[in-house]
Amino acid sequence: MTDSNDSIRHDWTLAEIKALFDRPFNDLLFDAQRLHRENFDPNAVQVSTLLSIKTGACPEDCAYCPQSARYDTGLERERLLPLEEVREAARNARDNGATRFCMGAAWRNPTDKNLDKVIDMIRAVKELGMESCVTLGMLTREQTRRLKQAGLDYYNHNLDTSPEYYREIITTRTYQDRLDTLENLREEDINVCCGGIIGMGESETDRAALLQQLANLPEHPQSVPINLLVQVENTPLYGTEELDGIEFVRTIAVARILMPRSVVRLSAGRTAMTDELQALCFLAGANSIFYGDTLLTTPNPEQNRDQQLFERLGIVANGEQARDDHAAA
Ligand code: SAM
Ligand code: DTB
Ligand code: SF4
Repeated sequence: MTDSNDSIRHDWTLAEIKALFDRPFNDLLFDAQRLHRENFDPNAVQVSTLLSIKTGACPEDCAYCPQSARYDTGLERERLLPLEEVREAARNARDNGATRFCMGAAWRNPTDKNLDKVIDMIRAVKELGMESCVTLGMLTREQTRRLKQAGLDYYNHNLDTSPEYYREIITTRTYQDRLDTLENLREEDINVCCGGIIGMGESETDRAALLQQLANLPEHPQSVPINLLVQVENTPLYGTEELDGIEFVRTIAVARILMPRSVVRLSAGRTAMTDELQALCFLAGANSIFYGDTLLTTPNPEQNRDQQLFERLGIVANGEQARDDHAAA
């Protein structure tokens, strides 16, 4: 399927995507950067801050995750945070320059009672003039409706990897479960933040197949986080062979080409990257980051380090990103 009025495609074949991965690096980056500038201000990067509102003791078995109750990662469990603590953290994030506040909970899915509490948090974030995003696990249609009514701007729900590699990573929920939640979100017209994790020992074909799934959704996710696995001791994926940095940049470039109007987030894993590698990711079309010293439970680069990097690269945090009011399609 191709949108009638432009070149946004939803019919990418795996062979086409693999051919993009196989291109000479300079050609791939040039095309990604060209498309990037056609659709976005090339020097604007959106900045989001994360907060874990409910930490650890998760019943799911995601092999990468320090918050699964099945792996002894030494993580301190926390119940759902009180509203005032969340408001304070959001105010801090705003004062430090974030425009979106993303709240994550270590749940398989929210109960309706917990959803009530999260809705109060969303309202508090919106009162501060920030965009709100939550990631709470699987949602029913009724729950998406309630989140929409509360004014939620984005919901993060990742496909994580290719359908084929998925069974190596998670057994407690299916790929289809994830696609169903994404459909519920689309039906309520909530902006979708959906991407995956690379560096989990998957093949390049798996990375291509993950991007194919994302690009061939009925609508491209408005935001596409590309996470580099953060290896946490005692999770099953600890000790996985590190992904080559050039391959990471290629993945960002291919995401940019397949989903030219989506915001691509250089997401988890930046503490393991040099400034030069991050600069290449921005050149390849990444235009969002998580900002703040912690992601959900693991470290992220310090804020002054990111400010210095933005200054050295002439990158402007936030500001108007899209050209000609392009919306992701
Ligand atoms: N429990 C909810 C869920 O899984 O949908 C929401 C929170 S979960 C921590 C959000 C996302 O964080 C996961 O889908 C995964 O993509 C990412 N993530 C978790 N642990 C990670 C790690 N060690 N490295 C990179 N990304 C990770
Ligand atoms: C996403 O794709 N990456 C973020 C956010 N969505 C919720 C989470 C990264 C988590 C990294 C591991 C941790 O800090 O616990
Ligand atoms: Fe639980 Fe989410 Fe971690 Fe999976 S990724 S173990 S669902 S917190």
